[in-house]
Amino acid sequence: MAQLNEAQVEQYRRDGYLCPIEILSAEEAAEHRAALEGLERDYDGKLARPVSEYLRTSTFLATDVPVRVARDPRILDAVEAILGPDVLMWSCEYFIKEARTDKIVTWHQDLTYWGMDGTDHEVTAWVALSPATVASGCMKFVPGSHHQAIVPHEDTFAEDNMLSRGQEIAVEVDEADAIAAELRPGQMSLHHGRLFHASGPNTTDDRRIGLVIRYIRPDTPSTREGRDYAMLMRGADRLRARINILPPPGDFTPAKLALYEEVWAAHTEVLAAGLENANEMYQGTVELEHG
Ligand SMILES: O=C(O)CCC(=O)C(=O)O
Repeated sequence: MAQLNEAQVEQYRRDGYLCPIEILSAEEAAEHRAALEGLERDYDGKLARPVSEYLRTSTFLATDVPVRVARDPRILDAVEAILGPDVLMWSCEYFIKEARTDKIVTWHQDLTYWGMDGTDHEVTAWVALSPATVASGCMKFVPGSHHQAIVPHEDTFAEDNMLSRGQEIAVEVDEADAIAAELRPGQMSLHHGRLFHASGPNTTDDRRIGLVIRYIRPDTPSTREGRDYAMLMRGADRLRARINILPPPGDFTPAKLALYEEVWAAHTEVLAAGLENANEMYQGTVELEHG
């Protein structure tokens, strides 16, 4: 049961994160992982983009597989305890670190480039589909860092960085202040969009797979008012500040892929704001290496 109690909500507000939270059973997590890896096997090389690209951004528009989890009442109950009864999904993607890879995620605050004005009305659920440990490169959080505004970030576009712009907090982050968000398959963490977080390389023989779901309230500010997209997950969206989308069912169908491209272009415009060349984004995206 993931309905959060008052103490947990209080802890989230104080520390900017909550983990571990029991969500899926080990069997459910294994089933989800098998479905994801089935998509990789069945579709790679057959679509306009590599499957890893569809999995890394706006994945819920390309396939139903992650949406089944993103709609899971156990997750939505926890999210509702943080955001309130009206919940939209802004984005949903997989963060996959292949076995024995030096891909990392540098210290950053999620809201830096999302055009949401450093809001408190967004929360990220990170659901583990394989063991997320210090050795496999689990996330690290600096407790309480979300009480700050967005700090300056630098774009590095470093090869080993999995973030869209290789962005990195430009002020000193003391690793000694950080905690490791270790998760067993099926557990999740919740984190605030201004929380300082990062993750290290995967030194294990298994892939480290996280399903990352970004939930927002309908009144979350948007620099793209009326031209941004989100999917209603619970309650109602009376404001309609974003275009409500309901992807047609199926995996990588033509209708789905058309919607994917439309929303991808809009999100990329936000994420690439200030860049001369949006194609520089996602240089660090994982390659498909598993068999
Ligand atoms: O999966 C990771 O290592 C980092 C994910 C992350 O930065 C996020 O979910 O905001």
